[in-house]
Amino acid sequence: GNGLVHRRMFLMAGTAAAASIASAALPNPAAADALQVEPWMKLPGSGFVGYGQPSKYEDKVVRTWNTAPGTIGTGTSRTPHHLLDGMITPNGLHFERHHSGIPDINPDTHRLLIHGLVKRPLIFTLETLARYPMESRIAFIECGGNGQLLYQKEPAQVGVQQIHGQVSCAEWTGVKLAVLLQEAGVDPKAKWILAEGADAAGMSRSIPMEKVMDDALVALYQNGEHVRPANGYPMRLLLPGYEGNMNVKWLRRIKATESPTMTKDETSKYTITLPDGKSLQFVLPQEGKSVITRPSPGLTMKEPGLYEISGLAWSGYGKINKVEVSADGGKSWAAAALQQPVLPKALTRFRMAWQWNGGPAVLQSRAIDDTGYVQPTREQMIAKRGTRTIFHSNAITTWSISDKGEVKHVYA
Ligand SMILES: Nc1nc2c(c(=O)[nH]1)N[C@H]1C(S)=C(S)[C@@H](COP(=O)(O)O)O[C@H]1N2
Ligand SMILES: [Mo]
Repeated sequence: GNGLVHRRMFLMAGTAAAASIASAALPNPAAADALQVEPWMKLPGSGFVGYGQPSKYEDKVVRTWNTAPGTIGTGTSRTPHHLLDGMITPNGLHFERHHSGIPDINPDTHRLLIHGLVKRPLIFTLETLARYPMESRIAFIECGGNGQLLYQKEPAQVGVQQIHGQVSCAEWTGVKLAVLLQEAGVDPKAKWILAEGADAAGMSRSIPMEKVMDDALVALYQNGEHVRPANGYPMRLLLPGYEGNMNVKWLRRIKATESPTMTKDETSKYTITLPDGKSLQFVLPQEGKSVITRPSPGLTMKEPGLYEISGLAWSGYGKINKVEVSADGGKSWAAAALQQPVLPKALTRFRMAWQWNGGPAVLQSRAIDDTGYVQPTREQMIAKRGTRTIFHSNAITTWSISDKGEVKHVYA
């Protein structure tokens, strides 16, 4: 409905549909004569640099943040998803969430201690750790508070960066925590671990042993380079699909325990307060979710014609199976094309061709994962959870398009 084009259109070269994409380029009968010899073709370009930076013309592609007055680096910075494409977040644009700023850790003196219910407590240096077999996996990290603006009564007049910018996706490389715990001789009585960071917040969380043994990684590298200081240098815990908060950065201590430790961040925070005042604790995976990143607020549509609707989908339960897009506020839905690779617990890029007729439209996307979980509407989410919590907000986000092409956040 309302101009959505079947996803197989992308595969049909030479059809009328493909021809109408070409009309989005500037029509020019004397195409070859239109190319100028530009100034940068008349002189050699600049030389080499040690560490490359994006083009100076891309200086608007930045994280944004608001920190409370009197705090330094405490708060969150957000990824500009409306200005990116693909599934990987560049390291310099990975969102950041610090409870007490970024510690300046000397990698030579940093230690990782494994103790508690183990036969042999062990201390690792960065060097000894790097001698264990490493593996890589692409995974998203999403703050449990991402999307919390959707719990508000009125739709916040902001865009995808401010609403959903606390999710990013990278290739993480490191040593499986299961290997290190086996090395320490973990006691079968240990059903949880405590993970603690080396920042001034000493942030710590309890993690079920099942998850630890399944896919927890002590990550040393992020998209091929050492983990950035903001993201946990020299090592962080990666728990694919679990609440961002549990992915403890600047990891310095793992303690095997019989039961959860009940740390500050799993009692006073990162719990879901229900309408009746009771709280859900240890709601650990981030549920299935998606958002249209283009078009989205701040990206104004130009003339009517063929456009691509594009966005991101992810689920802490597994792989994205399907993303459906609506251009009429949820009255009709069509399946979007999923861009390969589609990986479990990683951001998945979806695309949908759309013939915009220049009239009003209401865009939505809905993710369905391989466990059958369907992303809820905002109404469904609030019916289940109420509005006393700020966590695990995964409802469908709605963008309205006006006949002037302006994109606005609305509630359906
Ligand atoms: N040691 C420590 N680990 C931490 C935090 C912190 O403040 N200190 N913040 C947590 C929170 S709330 C989130 S959402 C993620 C954010 O990871 P990122 O900053 O790499 O995006 O790290 C988690 N790990
Ligand atoms: Mo978080």
